[in-house]
Amino acid sequence: MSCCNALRTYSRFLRPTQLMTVLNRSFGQPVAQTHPHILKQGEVTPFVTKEEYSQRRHNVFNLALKQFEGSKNVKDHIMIFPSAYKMFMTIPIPYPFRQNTDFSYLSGFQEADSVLVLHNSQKLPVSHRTLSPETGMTSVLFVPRKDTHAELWDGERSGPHGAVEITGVDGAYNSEDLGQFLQQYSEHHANYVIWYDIEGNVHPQLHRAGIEDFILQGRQKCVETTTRSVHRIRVIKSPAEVQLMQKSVDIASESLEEVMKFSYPGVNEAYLEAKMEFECVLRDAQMLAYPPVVAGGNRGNTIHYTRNNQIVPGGDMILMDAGCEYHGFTSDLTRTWPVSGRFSPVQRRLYEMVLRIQLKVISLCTPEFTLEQVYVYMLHLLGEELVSLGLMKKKDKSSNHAEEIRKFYPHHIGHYLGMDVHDTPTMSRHTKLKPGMIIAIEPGVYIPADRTSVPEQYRGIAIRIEDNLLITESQPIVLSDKCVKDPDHIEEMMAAAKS
Ligand SMILES: [Mn+2]
Repeated sequence: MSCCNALRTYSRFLRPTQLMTVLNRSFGQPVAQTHPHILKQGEVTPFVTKEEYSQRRHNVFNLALKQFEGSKNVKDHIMIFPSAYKMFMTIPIPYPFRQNTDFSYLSGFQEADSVLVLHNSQKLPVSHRTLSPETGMTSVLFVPRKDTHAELWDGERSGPHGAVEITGVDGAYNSEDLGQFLQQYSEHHANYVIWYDIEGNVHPQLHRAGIEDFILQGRQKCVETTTRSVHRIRVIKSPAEVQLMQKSVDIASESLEEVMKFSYPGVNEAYLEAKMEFECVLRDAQMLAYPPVVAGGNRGNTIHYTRNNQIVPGGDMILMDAGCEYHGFTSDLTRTWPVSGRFSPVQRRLYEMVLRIQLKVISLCTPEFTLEQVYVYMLHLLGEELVSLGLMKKKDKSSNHAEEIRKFYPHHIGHYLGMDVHDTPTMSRHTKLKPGMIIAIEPGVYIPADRTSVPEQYRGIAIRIEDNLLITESQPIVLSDKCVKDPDHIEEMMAAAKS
């Protein structure tokens, strides 16, 4: 009896939930058969097909090769991308698992303790070679072996067969075979380049179990980091990635509005964090993208305030910086609003100032400029506004004007955004913006309670308005335009929620 027939016969005696267990047995992550509410046929992860994953691997490998185009005696390249490993709060309680971003981008494989290897060897034994004819590149995964006992406790694993079926890589083996594979590689090659992020995302166990020896043998020409090549590809988003980002930003935008409507004088910051997570997960996000900043009043002046454990009295504003992760893609929004639902005149004056600056700055996010130039322009605008409000002295020779402005705005105007919140960090902010990039833009103003150089009424206020933009040939698309930011609209929305 074939496996399929056996399953059909067997399935007649099973309840649907049990049948799912049987079908699910060989996969450590959602696939179209077991999770039709998440994936369509042909997709490795939502919206991203096997072909797109294969294209990503080829793009990264070819970019790496290009850097050695002039070098005749180095033809062989091997790229090694370890996955993340499980971390524990206390044995045996794991922290929520998040896959290593570059590994995830190139394979879509979601299990810990795995390694992706890309190489163009023509010299390995045939069993280790499945060369794609067009490029000569082979992709191989090393994944946790099937293990009945471990799977009983921690859930199914895909194993090598499942890994090939899910991801479409050329071949897969058990993780413990990696050392032997690398040993064999070094025996068959004399001059080669190892691409490996030796200083960054090292998986300590897998590093010791073969990778370290492979590097130390010294038969290779050099060791190059993988991150720059991957980031240069990752920074430009494909149509599928733009779709995923729009969904992630939509979820965060709608959820943040729900949090604003839910807030009231005397609310605990922790409740707003919980409300945000609840609303995001109800909209199919997997989790929040980072510990959110939920800061009442003066606490907003602590840029990375995440204690979120204070009561917000009526009269204070709340600065909330939060985003979610939707199938590996993150949103990153900030809104500032009065907890009572009405801005005081001083709060409104400062809020409208930040909003004016934000709208001007967004219009500059085009291929003509870099993030750094947008930042410098924003400081200039903020300086002018602060002088006209009487919060700063006019520019003169007695003080460092730029330094004075930065006291009101200590962070950068923005960053690239994608699978990581601060995405592709090896990409310089001096790079011209390009169509397909997605960025977060976050102007604001910060006036700590002890800033005695400004009139008292302005002290203890922190405002930031952060949106997520898709760069195009002309004006950027504000992906987060669903999330209210006009002060009149904020007041109307909150009044309507209370009535
Ligand atoms: Mn941000």
